[in-house]
Amino acid sequence: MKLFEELKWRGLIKDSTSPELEEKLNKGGMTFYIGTDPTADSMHIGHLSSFLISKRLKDAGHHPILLIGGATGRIGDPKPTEERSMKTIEEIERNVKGLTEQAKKIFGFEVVNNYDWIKDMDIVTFLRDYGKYFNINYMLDKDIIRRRLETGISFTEFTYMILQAVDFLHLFKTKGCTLQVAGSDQWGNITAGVDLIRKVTKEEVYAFTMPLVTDSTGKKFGKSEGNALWLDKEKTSSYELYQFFINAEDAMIETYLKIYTFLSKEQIEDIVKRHEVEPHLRIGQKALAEEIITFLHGHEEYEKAVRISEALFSGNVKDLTLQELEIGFKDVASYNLTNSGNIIDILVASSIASSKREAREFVGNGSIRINGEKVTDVNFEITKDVAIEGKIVVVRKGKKSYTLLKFD
Ligand code: 545
Repeated sequence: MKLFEELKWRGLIKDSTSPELEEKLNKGGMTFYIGTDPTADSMHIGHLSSFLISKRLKDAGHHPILLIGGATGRIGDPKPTEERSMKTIEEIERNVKGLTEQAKKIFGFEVVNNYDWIKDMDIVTFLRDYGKYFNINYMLDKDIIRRRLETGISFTEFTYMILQAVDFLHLFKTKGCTLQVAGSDQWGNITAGVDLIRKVTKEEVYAFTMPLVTDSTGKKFGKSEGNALWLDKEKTSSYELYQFFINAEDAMIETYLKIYTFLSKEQIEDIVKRHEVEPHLRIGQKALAEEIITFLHGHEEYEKAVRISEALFSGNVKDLTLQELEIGFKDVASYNLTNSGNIIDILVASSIASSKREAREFVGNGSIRINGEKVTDVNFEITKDVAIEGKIVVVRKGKKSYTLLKFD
């Protein structure tokens, strides 16, 4: 399958600038770029779908450049709803550093920072050499600007598209960059660059955007309970990524396998077919989780995520190392134990039971498991020998309530 056909098959092309793009993409050899503003010090799943396209294009013989918006991040890409609050320079620079390191680590591509060429531009040059090409009606006609006229948009955010256009012109002139890719929300900013390049150099450059990734209800995909899923495993563990992708909807599995993995058409069709026969085995979800976690953090991390997930599901928490327990029980209440003690006293002290009577009742009726094993003896002593690696005791009350007891 040729590149353009594959991108179409994977549902990765929403808008594109011209029909010639198909033949140019199939031929290879284009220098292209995709950018992100430094809104955080790590990328998240929201970046991943569009940034993976840079690897698809590179694998097909094109030359990728990743751009971090040190300058545009100081200005703020207008959001559809309201004005952004300005980030401090320190925060922006911290984010630029984090994103640059991460982009190099995950993708290994050339990374540029638009602050490097925009920081020295004075206002007169900006207005004479670039502003002159932007008719106000042209700018007001961009969806993102029109939607903000009601609630109001600052001159700063209003001029944002000119900076992104200047970037494309700069990369065209200095790197022969003739293609920009992005998610669909960037169409207005990207075409501003295509038009500026045509006006300044009379040359045609290209762009295409990918559709927003949603779930079957149309809700944006990539957040778990409103929280971003970071590509930095110190912020979002592989186990948390695994939990998110393993719960992807059956109806969306094929779509997500196309967007988020480098599995071939045949491999995806085979997985989907096997998944549909026995959906409860979650073959599709497991393949999605394995491909993404392995791409981001290596197969070791995927296997660790599966180990934690299986131990928590089966209750055999003794199989886990301390680090795996910390990851698996990240959001679970914990209670520090200074020394050993009787189970009833500890259940009350750690608030697992509200009274000694209730603690005796829980232990008596078998609803307390210590490290996965039921304990019904009210005289049971919780000592360091009971703790996993002498440090952690996992207490499960009933079906799903966990508390970690940690020896100092
Ligand atoms: C700046 C200067 C350029 C070229 C691009 C930019 C950044 C662009 C922008 N992009 C988005 C972004 O989001 C931060 C959070 C990531 C989800 O704002 N003006 O920085 C997103 N982009 C990736 C995709 C996007 C887009 O980084 O294009 O559609 C999200 O998938 O929203 O010269």
